Amino acid sequence: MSKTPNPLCVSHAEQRIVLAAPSVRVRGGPDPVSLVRRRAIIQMVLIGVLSGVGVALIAYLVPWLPDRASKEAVQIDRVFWFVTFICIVIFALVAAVSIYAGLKFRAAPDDPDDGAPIHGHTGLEIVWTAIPAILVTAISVYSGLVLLDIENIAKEHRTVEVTAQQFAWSFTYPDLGITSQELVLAKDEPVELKLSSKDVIHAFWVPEWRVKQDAVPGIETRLVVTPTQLGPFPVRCTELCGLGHATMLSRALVLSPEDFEKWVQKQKQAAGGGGAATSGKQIFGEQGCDTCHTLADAGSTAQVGPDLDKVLAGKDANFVRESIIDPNAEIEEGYQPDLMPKDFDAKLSDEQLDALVEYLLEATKAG
Ligand code: HEC
Ligand SMILES: [Cu+2]
Repeated sequence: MSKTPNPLCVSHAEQRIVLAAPSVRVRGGPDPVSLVRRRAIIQMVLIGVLSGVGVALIAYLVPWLPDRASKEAVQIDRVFWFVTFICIVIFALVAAVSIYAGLKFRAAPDDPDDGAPIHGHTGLEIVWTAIPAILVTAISVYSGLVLLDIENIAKEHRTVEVTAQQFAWSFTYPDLGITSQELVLAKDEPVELKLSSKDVIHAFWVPEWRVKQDAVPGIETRLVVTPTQLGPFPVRCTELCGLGHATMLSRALVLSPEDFEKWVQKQKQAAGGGGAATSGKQIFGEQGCDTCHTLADAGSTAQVGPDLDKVLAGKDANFVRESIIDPNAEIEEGYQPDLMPKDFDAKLSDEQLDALVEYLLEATKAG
């Protein structure tokens, strides 16, 4: 069966030739080849600029990132923008060529032919190897410089030891003799966090500060941050560390230097001048029970574990004690085993455990 020539196709073929041919000046008239070429380039540039501006607006106007609440966040966001800018330029280039090609060289519905086979173009291959190599190197050098600058902490700084364990954080201030379930810091004061883990790999992350670091059992890792905004910020674990991973939340509270000083004094008093807390209610807060359990008397409303006001009503001291030191012995219906930490037996002295059990019995009797 003979094929009727398709006028559209012919014009496609011509266009291909026109684009590929070296410009030949036709004597005595305007140069049609370079005219077509120039029009094609102008159209592609237009498409490229439009797509580039479009994605740039999406990148800029949509609030993709949380607040910038630390000195480091400003530097890290600069790296983000640097990389985003490169991405926008490349996107615009690719969009220009592919949209133009899609519109101009689309095959007619009845044209079953493949495009002309093209093989190898050394110049093009050199260009598309060299440009990405340069870009990737630039990104890594810039990020490396920012990281070096961030990690270079001022001599005068606070050190806080961060301990991660399934599924809670604790923060120790070695120079103040304070241990807290929340990370409390003074605004504009550089801090070095020394991270360690008691069990598996966890990772410390406060999105508003941008910085993030793993807590690995057996080694000490470090993280430097200078909070520049007041407020409570969420502390998250960003390493899937077990069943309770999603509940491994704490709070980073940034206070003015005066309020921080007040907090320190209060903590020292509460700790009875360095000794371990002996009031059951204090232990309940200090050990992080309140991050998982609801207990009206302690003002906690967490729902990771059972509501203690409900489940402990009418229970005896033995049950409560067993539940704390051996949480897996009996699992409350509807709850997962291995969520509640199993090391309270080791962490609490007998005296503290007695006080805690007594407190829980007292607090839940009325309800
Ligand atoms: C990481 C979250 C978490 C923390 C921290 C935690 N618990 Fe639990 N707790 C649970 C979960 C989940 C259960 C239910 C499963 C079970 O029985 O082990 C539970 C069960 C209990 C029970 C038994 C309730 C019942 O009816 O069986 C008691 C009592 C209890 N917790 C007290 C405490 C005390 C006191 C502390 C602090 C010293 C504490 N928990 C810390 C998550 C937690
Ligand atoms: Cu974790």
